[in-house]
Amino acid sequence: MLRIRLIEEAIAERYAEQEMRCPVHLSIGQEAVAVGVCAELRRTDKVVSTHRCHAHYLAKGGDLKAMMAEIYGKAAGCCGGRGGSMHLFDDDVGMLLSLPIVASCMPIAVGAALALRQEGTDGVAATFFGDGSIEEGVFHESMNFAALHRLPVLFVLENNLYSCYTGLADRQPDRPLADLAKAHAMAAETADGNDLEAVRAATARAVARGRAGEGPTLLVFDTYRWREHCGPNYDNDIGYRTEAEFQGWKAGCPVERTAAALRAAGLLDEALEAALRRELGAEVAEAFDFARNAPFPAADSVKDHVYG
Ligand SMILES: Cc1ncc(C[n+]2csc(CCOP(=O)(O)OP(=O)(O)O)c2C)c(N)n1
Ligand SMILES: [Mg+2]
Repeated sequence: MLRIRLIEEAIAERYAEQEMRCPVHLSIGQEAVAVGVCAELRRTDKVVSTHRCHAHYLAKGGDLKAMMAEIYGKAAGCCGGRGGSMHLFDDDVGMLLSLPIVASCMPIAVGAALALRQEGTDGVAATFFGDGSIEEGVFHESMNFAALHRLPVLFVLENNLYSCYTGLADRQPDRPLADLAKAHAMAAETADGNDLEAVRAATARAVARGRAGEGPTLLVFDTYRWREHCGPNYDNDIGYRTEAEFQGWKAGCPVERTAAALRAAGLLDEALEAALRRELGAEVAEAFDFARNAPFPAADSVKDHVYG
């Protein structure tokens, strides 16, 4: 979680240099969902993600240099520099793909789960998506199909309360989001998405259900995005949410909460934390240097992968 936080803070810090020319949707404040879910998955399990995918990609074990090179538009990026921040994938670790069309990750995860089943494995497919996905028809189509065929899918709803600048109360009737699973006769759990152990425990139960052939689960994790919807800045001044609300969530920082729990258990002290920050800081600096110094795609490759 700290590694993801430091990488995204470095992206935010350097974004104004205008060398990263793709939009970035940061997960700062939401790290416990990505890490808690992926900690319960095997390398061979599949993950499909959204526009806000850095944390999911990294938590699943995606290569950091390939991610940074992609964000810098370089040939060494995971999509050869053509996709940018919202198109991260790493086949080696089951990070199947991420894509920014809201909710479109869901049917792809359902297909991945069907393939895992047909291949005779007990693998599971997890798809992360935001609360904005609830307003897309394919949200229900995906859950219906997965429930009907008892597919091993984890539908991981990262409820950060907003779809861009519109709060849940202006978009949805007032009811627990987990109730949406009832319509599809599907299991569901809700947990504090900033509590790493709560995320892990709920995910572990969903994974066990999936591996045992008991079907999909909707996991609702409540969390909060600290920065603006898209970009490196804070936007509490533009009026769609209050500074007080932001400060309340910031006080429950998932990285700090996890560190506090580790300290209380005697597993983390100042020296270890400092060493960890040094080590991670060096890794992050190296990845940025790699990406900045890497070559752009060759000009004569401009028509590659273009169909029409
Ligand atoms: C089908 C579709 N409609 C609209 C958009 C524009 N859009 C991009 S992100 C976003 C908000 C998504 O909110 P949410 O799903 O809650 O994810 P969050 O950004 O909060 O992580 C919207 C509407 C889109 N990418 N795809
Ligand atoms: Mg949201």
